[in-house]
Amino acid sequence: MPFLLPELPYALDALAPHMSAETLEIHHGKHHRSYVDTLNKLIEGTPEAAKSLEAIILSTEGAIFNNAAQMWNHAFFWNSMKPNGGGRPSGDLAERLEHDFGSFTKAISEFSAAALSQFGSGWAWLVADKGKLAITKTGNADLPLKHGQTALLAVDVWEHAYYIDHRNLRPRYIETFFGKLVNWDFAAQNLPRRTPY
Ligand code: MN3
Repeated sequence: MPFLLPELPYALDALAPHMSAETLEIHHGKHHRSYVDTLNKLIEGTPEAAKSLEAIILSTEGAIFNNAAQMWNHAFFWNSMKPNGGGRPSGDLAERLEHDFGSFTKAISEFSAAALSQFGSGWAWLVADKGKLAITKTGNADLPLKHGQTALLAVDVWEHAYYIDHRNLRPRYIETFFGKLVNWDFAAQNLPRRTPY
């Protein structure tokens, strides 16, 4: 059975004015859809057609990997934002950010710096890596899953993510993401259970 484009977890205009309905309409309705459609075409009649999306990501390279990973990345990114987002995490996630980065502010400044400094298209991530939280950035479709890390939160820094709302101003997009959109509840859900270490 072919992969389906996952629906957005909120209405197209739910993130406005911080992320416009037009951005979501094109980013989800055109870009994300195109990754799903292309992936389905590439795997039709191959052994990959019977695999889960994660299994495809782990076992392929090239065009199949790129489209599968971008399908995964975008579904993850929509959930990394919510209407009336922003603010600060609480509970276990807040404690672990403070423990692993020194403070919440330091974690956000490292995350923002990664998003700003990713040259060209890619992603910035909050991940859990061997029991510790860390910030990473990846180029194009690359993602933490391919590197044995657990993704907690993602920021899409491809130009198509911000060009309609912010033109070339990636710093303003990043600031808006952390100030108004970020979904810390989603990041907390992705936190691996604390293991004794
Ligand atoms: Mn994108």
